[in-house]
Amino acid sequence: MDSVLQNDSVGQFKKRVFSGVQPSGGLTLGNYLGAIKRFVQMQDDDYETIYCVVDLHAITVWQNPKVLRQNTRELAAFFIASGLDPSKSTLFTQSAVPEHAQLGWVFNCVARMGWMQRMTQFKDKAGKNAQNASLGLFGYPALMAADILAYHATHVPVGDDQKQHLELTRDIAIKFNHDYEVNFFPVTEPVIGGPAARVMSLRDGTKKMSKSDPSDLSRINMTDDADMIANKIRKAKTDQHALPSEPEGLEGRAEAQNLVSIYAALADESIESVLRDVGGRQFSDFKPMLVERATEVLSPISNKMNLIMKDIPELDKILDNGASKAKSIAEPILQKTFDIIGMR
Ligand code: AQP
Repeated sequence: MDSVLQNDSVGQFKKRVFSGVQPSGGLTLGNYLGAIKRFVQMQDDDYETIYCVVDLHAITVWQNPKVLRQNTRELAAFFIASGLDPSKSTLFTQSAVPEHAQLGWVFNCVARMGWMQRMTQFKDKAGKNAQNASLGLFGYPALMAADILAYHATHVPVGDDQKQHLELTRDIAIKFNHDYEVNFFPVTEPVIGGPAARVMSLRDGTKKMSKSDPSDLSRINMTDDADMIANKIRKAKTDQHALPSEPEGLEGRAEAQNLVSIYAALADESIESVLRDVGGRQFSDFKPMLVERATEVLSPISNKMNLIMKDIPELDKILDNGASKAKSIAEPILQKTFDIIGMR
């Protein structure tokens, strides 16, 4: 059993990646560039990779059951269409591995109210109506810690908006290890960075691009076709100045910064190298280049996703196999946790 428990006698943990995305519908270019594209890159590096459709997180806000089931499969299909290879990465749905919720409960008892009350995402999502938000939405970050630590994951690729939740995951691991005088849970490293760590709204460069923004023009959805992408980028807010030749010239120009960052992430280039090519050009020249890049990247993914969605039994088989693999890692870790905390 100890070999799957990761922590050897000197407290070193094997390099293991975990991350998840909610099947709350309408995946955006932000989700893809900030998270999923990087999941695929890490799969091809020297890591064991585990990726999850986090349906238990999705129900922290109301989900229509039929739509949730469809969104869950579409998101799994989207992962595969983006390059995630089920023979290299473990891919599964969170609710199929009950250890997440069980360890989540333990972490509810480790996390402090004061820590949870500082979470800005709860404040943003609950808004003015916090009294009416679900208890699950408030406790979400403790379940997220369980998602990660049930696998003793050492690295978590996420967008910049998840930074605070990952700090909480580290605090939970440290407090658990300290309280029970063990070196059992790793102190996970967030993997955040690159030009698309925070993709911003096309209508307001100071706001995150998000599935739940009321304006569809604020985001590129991964299922948008070439015409929709062209229309949204044409209407994207900009300023009247030409593009600079160096990154310093983007300071104070949130919308220009955003469009150049999106281009750089889509083209796998640095912002410096993009600006070397486009510095001095007007947005009227740059926007069509961005449309072309975005279409080039998104079209093959959505075509492949549609194909995968034609064979639901095969997709379900992939998810079932993934859940068995995930459970074989999480179950002994949960049992050891129960043992440490004194469950008989
Ligand atoms: N705009 C973004 N830029 C970079 N990364 C992003 N992510 C989300 N938006 C951006 C990253 O995508 C991963 C999955 O996110 P999630 O499904 O957990 O939901 P979220 O962070 O709540 O995403 P949304 O689109 O903003 O949904 P709503 O509108 O419901 O709040 C995470 O790694 C996240 O960082």
